[in-house]
Amino acid sequence: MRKFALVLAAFAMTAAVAVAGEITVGFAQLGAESMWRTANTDSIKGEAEKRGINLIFSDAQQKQENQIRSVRSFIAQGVDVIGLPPVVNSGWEPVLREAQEAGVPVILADRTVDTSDDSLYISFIGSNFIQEGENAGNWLVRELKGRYGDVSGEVFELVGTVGAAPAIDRKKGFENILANYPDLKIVKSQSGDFTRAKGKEVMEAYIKSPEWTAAKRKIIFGHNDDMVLGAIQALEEAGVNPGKECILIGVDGIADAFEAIAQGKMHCTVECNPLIGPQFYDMVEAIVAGKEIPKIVYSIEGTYDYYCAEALLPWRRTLY
Ligand code: GYE
Repeated sequence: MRKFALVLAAFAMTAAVAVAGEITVGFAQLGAESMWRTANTDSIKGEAEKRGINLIFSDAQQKQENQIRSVRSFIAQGVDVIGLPPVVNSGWEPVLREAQEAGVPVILADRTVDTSDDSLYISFIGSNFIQEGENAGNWLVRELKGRYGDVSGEVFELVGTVGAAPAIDRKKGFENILANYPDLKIVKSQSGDFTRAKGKEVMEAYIKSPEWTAAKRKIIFGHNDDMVLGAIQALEEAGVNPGKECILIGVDGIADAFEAIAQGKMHCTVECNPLIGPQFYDMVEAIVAGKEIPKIVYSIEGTYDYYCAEALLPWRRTLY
């Protein structure tokens, strides 16, 4: 058994390095926590196949130590480029330095790291998470003005993974907008780890809190759609009509969110594009060809609400 595994490992390594002219990429995916992530994985895998790029893919199950182990193994296998969506934004300097010393370029795909030395990675491809938080805040302000003629309410926030760039920055962006409206306040804020199951759990606790009972205009802002969809389940199970008694905003733009909006159970989703495979491999090919690489490449994103979700749902289902 052990011998068999060793043979397999040796074969995988040969396949990774020996084909002349072929580009090998190691991608240390962070997990499979959301529909966004599943779409992102499909995009990274599908585009590699399309281009004949040799992809070594691993899934860290949302654990930083697993991601670090994968990066080390990619360095040892001598891949051309490493793709890394860091699960949290701190603690990366040692392993990024190892990659740099071994001459293996790292592209931060989707999430950023917190480091003062930005020579440790080649580039970041992904979203402007602060902008996404601001998009959510701006939509909410417009909605409140339109519905009630004033901007006030109590926000119950479902935070993403603690220490993850999209959680930190979406909160920051949202709060940037709220800062202008003293009567619009975050009254509860807890992590649901970007999953539907935890989003539901946190919402169940919120419903039992005194802040919930006291709230006049109940607003739920989730750092991703999956947590909001979990919250909708919790609300319905508690006999609360989500669409009528609350305002619910998510981020990502997954088709299930479009569907919930079309059904009148959710109100808005801010797009975060997971389909970055083509941009990612354009950059990989440019690196291998020795071209100059921009330090940041942002994806272009929109905001979708109940005016358009129903009409756009069939199109969205073809995407993610
Ligand atoms: O919004 C969330 C996922 O890093 C941008 O991770 C990504 C986020 C995305 O779990 O659904």
